[in-house]
Amino acid sequence: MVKWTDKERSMVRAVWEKVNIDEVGPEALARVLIVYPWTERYFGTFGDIFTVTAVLNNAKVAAHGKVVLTALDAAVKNMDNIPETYAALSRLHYEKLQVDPDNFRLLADCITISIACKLKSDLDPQVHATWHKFLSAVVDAMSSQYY
Ligand code: HNI
Repeated sequence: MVKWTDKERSMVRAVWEKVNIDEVGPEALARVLIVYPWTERYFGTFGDIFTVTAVLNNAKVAAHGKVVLTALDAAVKNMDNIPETYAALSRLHYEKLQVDPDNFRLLADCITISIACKLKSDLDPQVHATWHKFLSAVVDAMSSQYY
């Protein structure tokens, strides 16, 4: 189980309070699809996501980005039990969606980059390190039900 100091908890909360889910969610998911185009294969029902312009203008990508970011709220609120929080979601991604778990880290990195673009110097190296520790716990939890 990941341990958190009080300082780390407040840093994670402080970052999260500054995140606009409606902006960062769509941007981060679009970034994954553009930077790592093989991730398109999981979104066969999303229509045209085959060019940069198409990804950036796709309403389903935007909506799903918000869904994914909204799911992070549960981890912020349950920092002491992130694996349990994501157990069902991990099983869904393994059994039904069959998402290669390597992609979780790629998405996590894109989320951090999108947040960094907004927060600029507020995401200083120390805050970044703690935020990274938090998202790594999410990535591990999302991978926890893969066998
Ligand atoms: Ni993910 C559905 C959360 C990473 C592909 N995903 C969801 C849902 C949530 C979610 C919440 C909605 C579940 C439901 O309907 O019950 N996804 C997360 C989180 C992460 C993540 C928290 C990692 C931090 N998902 C990924 C990655 C991919 C991915 C990296 C592929 C590259 N997810 C999907 C797909 C769906 C999905 C595909 C179904 C979408 C749909 O609407 O059909």
